Amino acid sequence: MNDFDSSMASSASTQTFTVTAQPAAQPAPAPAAAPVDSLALQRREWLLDVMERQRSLSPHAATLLTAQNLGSQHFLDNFYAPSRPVLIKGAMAGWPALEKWTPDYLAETLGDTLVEYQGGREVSDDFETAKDRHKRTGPFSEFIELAQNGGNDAYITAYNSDANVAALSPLEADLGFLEQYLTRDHGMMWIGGAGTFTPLHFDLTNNLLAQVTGSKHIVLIPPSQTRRLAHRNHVFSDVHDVTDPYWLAQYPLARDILRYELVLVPGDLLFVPIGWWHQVRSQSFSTMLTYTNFLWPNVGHENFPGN
Ligand SMILES: O=C(O)CCC(=O)C(=O)O
Repeated sequence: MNDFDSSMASSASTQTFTVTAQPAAQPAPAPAAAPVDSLALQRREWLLDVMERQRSLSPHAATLLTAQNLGSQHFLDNFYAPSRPVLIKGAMAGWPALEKWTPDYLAETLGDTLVEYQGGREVSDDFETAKDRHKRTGPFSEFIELAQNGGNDAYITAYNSDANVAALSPLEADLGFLEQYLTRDHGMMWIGGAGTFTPLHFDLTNNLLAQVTGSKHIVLIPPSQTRRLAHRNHVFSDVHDVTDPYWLAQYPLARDILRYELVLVPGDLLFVPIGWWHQVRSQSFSTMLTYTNFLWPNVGHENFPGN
């Protein structure tokens, strides 16, 4: 039995459903460059607004649900397949990392092992889009000092993950497995101080965030809001930060968007479906893993237009 943190949700979970109609065919992949005229675009945006208004009729449909003991099939049926985010509590219970991963423990375990990280991020606003310019390599002992100083300057991110597989492997023994959702492949590590900030973007895969140490404030925005988010550059929004009056003054359409805000704490999982906008700010020293190795196909990135 799953517990969703919503009265509507718990009554819904006791209902039984029967299949009325199967889809006639698998959805076709989008053609590479389908011509879309501006009236067609306006109608598509109109439809998205109408659908969001309709979704808001039901608190169960319109809220971000929190779940405990969420089994594999329920996760697939209610969240993964419908592309619906969910906060999952308790699934990491018993992982030694939850107790162990303080800055001191990480420094002791990894010592002067060379790691790759993103550095000098406070110099300009384009630190995410110009990722390669910010790549640094140095001893973990130096990196952790920078991270403990706080701020957005130094951050081990998923982008550094391939380079850090061997260096961070001593930490693997502290992790458990999430076999109800994932295969056993390793996750991508994020380590940084209070104040790291990942600007507004969406991912080209479904993504599971697993918070280990510290807390992170997250803003999640449905794909239906895209036209208000100045989406010009790849998967990024020119709005950068929908909580910052500086950016909202430049992009007023982003002021009234539909959005969800939450704080991830140790032991929390957050499922972020492909295409959902999100921005992330650490509230304290933080370690987190992200996983894309779901038990089910995780597709879409192959034919993202303009890749
Ligand atoms: O934790 C972060 O700073 C960013 C995580 C994120 O946005 C992602 O994995 O897509």
